[in-house]
Amino acid sequence: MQYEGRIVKGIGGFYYVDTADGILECRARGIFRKEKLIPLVGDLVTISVDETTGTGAVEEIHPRKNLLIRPPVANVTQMAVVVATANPKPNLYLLDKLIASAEYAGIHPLICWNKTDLDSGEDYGELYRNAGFDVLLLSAETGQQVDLLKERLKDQVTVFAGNSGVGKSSLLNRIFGTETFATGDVSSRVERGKHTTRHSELAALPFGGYIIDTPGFGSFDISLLQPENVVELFREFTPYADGCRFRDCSHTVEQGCQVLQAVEDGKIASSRHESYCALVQEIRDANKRK
Ligand SMILES: Nc1nc2c(ncn2[C@@H]2O[C@H](COP(=O)(O)OP(=O)(O)O)[C@@H](O)[C@H]2O)c(=O)[nH]1
Ligand SMILES: [Mg+2]
Ligand SMILES: [Zn+2]
Repeated sequence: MQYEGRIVKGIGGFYYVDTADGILECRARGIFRKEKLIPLVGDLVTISVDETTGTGAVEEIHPRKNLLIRPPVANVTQMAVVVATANPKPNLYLLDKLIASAEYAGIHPLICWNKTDLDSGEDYGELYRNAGFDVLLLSAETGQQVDLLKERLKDQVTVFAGNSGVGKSSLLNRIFGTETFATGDVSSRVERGKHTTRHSELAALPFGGYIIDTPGFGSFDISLLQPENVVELFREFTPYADGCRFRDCSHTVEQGCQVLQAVEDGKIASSRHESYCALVQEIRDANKRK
């Protein structure tokens, strides 16, 4: 009997595949090891199940749309970048780096401002909407815009990224209507971190789609980038970078640069440009150490 499904968990040589008949346990066939192809969480697969023994086997891995390295997950469609309007104070560089890593991977970034009960976050909302992003102003505490978040998650495979303490687990508990995801202050989390393994797992949403519950999803490996690639990862810079009359302009300090002009004219937010410059510098520094 053959099934189509999606790998939602991989542990100890077994894969758990979500199919129309529920989650089935499978072993990967040796052939994948020869091809150096390792089934990953998120993979869409064809499996066969032996009627008599009830054992499943992954027969085929369908071509991947994309692949995240940390955590290793295939076919992610969306990154919910979660940031708190207050407590902790927003780290715009981390936020912009996470957005850039989503752009790099070809994953739709969804900007989730949380804790709007502490600070409305209207200004941040406007800043990121003007930059061309889909922005939600959420509160896991009051439930504000959680209905909109559910709409955005429906039928997508979403990874939640963001600093610890911003409320990712609290939002997920709101979405699932349970207390499945452990929340709390930093000290208890550190304690827990020691005992939990860090394998990725997809959790099926009751209304369709999956979320990836991996603690501490980080931004991308900057060694993959060169300074001149960074501008493509800041979507609202594109028209100005394309119009910049300097060849090989780094759009950081050059007199007469169109990107810098757009920052001066208020068309590009200065905080976004600061993040851009910081990321370019981080890559240059990393290159020097090579
Ligand atoms: N005031 C307020 N506190 C929140 C909100 N969301 C989460 N918190 C609190 O922030 C802390 C960290 O939340 P948690 O969900 O564990 O964050 P995570 O590390 O991103 O998963 C907890 O004490 C939560 O109760 C919110 O919308 N408003
Ligand atoms: Mg958490
Ligand atoms: Zn320029």
